[in-house]
Amino acid sequence: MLYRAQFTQVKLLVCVSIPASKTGGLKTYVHISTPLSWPDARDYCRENYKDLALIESEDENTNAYQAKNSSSTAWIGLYRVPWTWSDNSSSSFTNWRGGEPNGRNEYCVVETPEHLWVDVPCATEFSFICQEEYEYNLWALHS
Ligand SMILES: [Ca+2]
Repeated sequence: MLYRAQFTQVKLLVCVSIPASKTGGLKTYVHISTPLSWPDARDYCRENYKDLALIESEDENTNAYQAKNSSSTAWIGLYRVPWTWSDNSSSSFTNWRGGEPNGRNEYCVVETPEHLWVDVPCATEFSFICQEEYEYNLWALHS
């Protein structure tokens, strides 16, 4: 008998999403001008974006600062002692104003109009900077 192999063209589409934080990509920030406490601001960011702003480098710090208007004081995702980001990550990058952090009951951090970090009481209401969900999408097509 004669067998004739028939090859059917097979296409494989692969989509891989990797959080920017795992690939070294820069995060995208959004300033929300409505004043909220730090916990409420974090919840708002988690519901509508990804989280409060995590800032892990000078470039990201510049982007976060530029996301808000220069006169605003805005929450970022840093809180507590030891200082931790709202997603429980830690990072060596800091941008404290001279003399900060200094507060006994100041466990949450704002970015000031002077582009510096200051710890203040978490219940104070400030505008805030959210971090957008940002991913690399890698597509591969095999045929
Ligand atoms: Ca302080």
